[in-house]
Amino acid sequence: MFYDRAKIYVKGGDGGAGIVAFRREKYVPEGGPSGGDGGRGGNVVFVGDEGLRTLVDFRYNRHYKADRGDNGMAKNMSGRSGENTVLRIPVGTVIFDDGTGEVIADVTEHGQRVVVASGGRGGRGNARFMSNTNKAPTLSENGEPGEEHWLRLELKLLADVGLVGFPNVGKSTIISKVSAAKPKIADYHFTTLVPNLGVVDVEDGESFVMADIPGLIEGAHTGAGLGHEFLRHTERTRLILHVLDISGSEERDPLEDLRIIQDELKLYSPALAERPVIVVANKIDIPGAEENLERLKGELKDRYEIFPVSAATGEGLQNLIYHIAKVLPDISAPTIVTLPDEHRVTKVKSDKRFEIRKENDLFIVEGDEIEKHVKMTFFDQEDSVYRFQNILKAMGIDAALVAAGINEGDKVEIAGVTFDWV
Ligand SMILES: Nc1nc2c(ncn2[C@@H]2O[C@H](COP(=O)(O)OP(=O)(O)OP(=O)(O)O)[C@@H](O)[C@H]2O)c(=O)[nH]1
Ligand SMILES: [Mg+2]
Repeated sequence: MFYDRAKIYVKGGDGGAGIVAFRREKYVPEGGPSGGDGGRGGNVVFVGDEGLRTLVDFRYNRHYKADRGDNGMAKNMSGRSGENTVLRIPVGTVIFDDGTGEVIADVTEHGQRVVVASGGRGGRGNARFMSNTNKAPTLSENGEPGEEHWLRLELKLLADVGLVGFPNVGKSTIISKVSAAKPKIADYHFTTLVPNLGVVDVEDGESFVMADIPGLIEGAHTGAGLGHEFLRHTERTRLILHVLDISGSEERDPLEDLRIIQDELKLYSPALAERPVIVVANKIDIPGAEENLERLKGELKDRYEIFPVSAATGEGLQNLIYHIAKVLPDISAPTIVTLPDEHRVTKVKSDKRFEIRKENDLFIVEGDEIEKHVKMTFFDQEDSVYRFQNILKAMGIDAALVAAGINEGDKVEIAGVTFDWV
């Protein structure tokens, strides 16, 4: 199987906790605070690797977490930072946030690094809370939680040239003749079920990458045939080779075929339909092909370059390859990743700092900032609880709760932790 999509969960390491400690020195009856900070959590990092061709590694393991930071130590020593988790992905992988549909990154180069989930910072130790009014703070912070996301990965192969056309027109035969690719070739439709890539060597060490994109028929944009399953692999191709069975051996009209597939490309992505196209009139060895070729040239020679070939005998292939090698350098690589509609989700994010929701007698406070404070507070430290109360006041949450009608003894929930309102 060819795995070109995956959905995975990534989480950066949590920061280590800051601690409460005091110096104990000879002759110093009350040493100052000396609790060290926690270490940073590790990041989850993707690295582009041109040696990989599929996303199969993500098929079986779907959860990736980086190391947490160590807790701080006495004598003002910080905890050790967590190790990064480094994952290799094929070049050509587009990374989406599965929740919002946003593109996080497009990995197009070998060695390109993308942090997909940052580790949390370490919590501060009590030494950092010393002030003029508090010489002996007994509070510290827990580490910040690491970022977490569900990601969708989509591989869009990086090929220079994409072969498209109806089933059985000879796409796989062509790629097998001009490169070392060994796709299955047979006289029935949908022989090829996954895209094949081949490197075509020209001369003087020059080469380009060709992809055989299978499964296109009329209605592909509505899911017919293999649907759009593989069209995403043409999105990055610079040049499209539109292969026709010019002999019309299946009782189809090559001109009609060309129009149908070009329409399918346009329906999938208008940008794709604007890519330069070369028409490859294949199977010229079959009797009757000549007539169709003349008709094709008559109607299309102003719009397309037409190359008559026979993949079976090899006739015309060399000529085609030289032509491609000549024109490719002048065609710029498509830089934008065109996103199908399903990905165009607008990110809905509240611009309020927090929101209060009432469920029966429970007041639920939601908001990234305050939820993070809850996670970083040690509620068994009196001073930390005191600091947390000040944060509630400073952020205006206290006042908002009162405005929402909260009374003594009611319960408040933030980030899964329940408090009594006093
Ligand atoms: N006579 C002749 N037959 C050819 C030529 N090119 C391909 N064929 C035959 O046409 C049939 C289909 O070829 P494939 O290369 O499998 O076609 P495809 O376009 O990859 O087909 P799908 O994978 O089903 O989309 C096979 O039987 C090939 O041997 C040619 O130039 N001349
Ligand atoms: Mg094929």
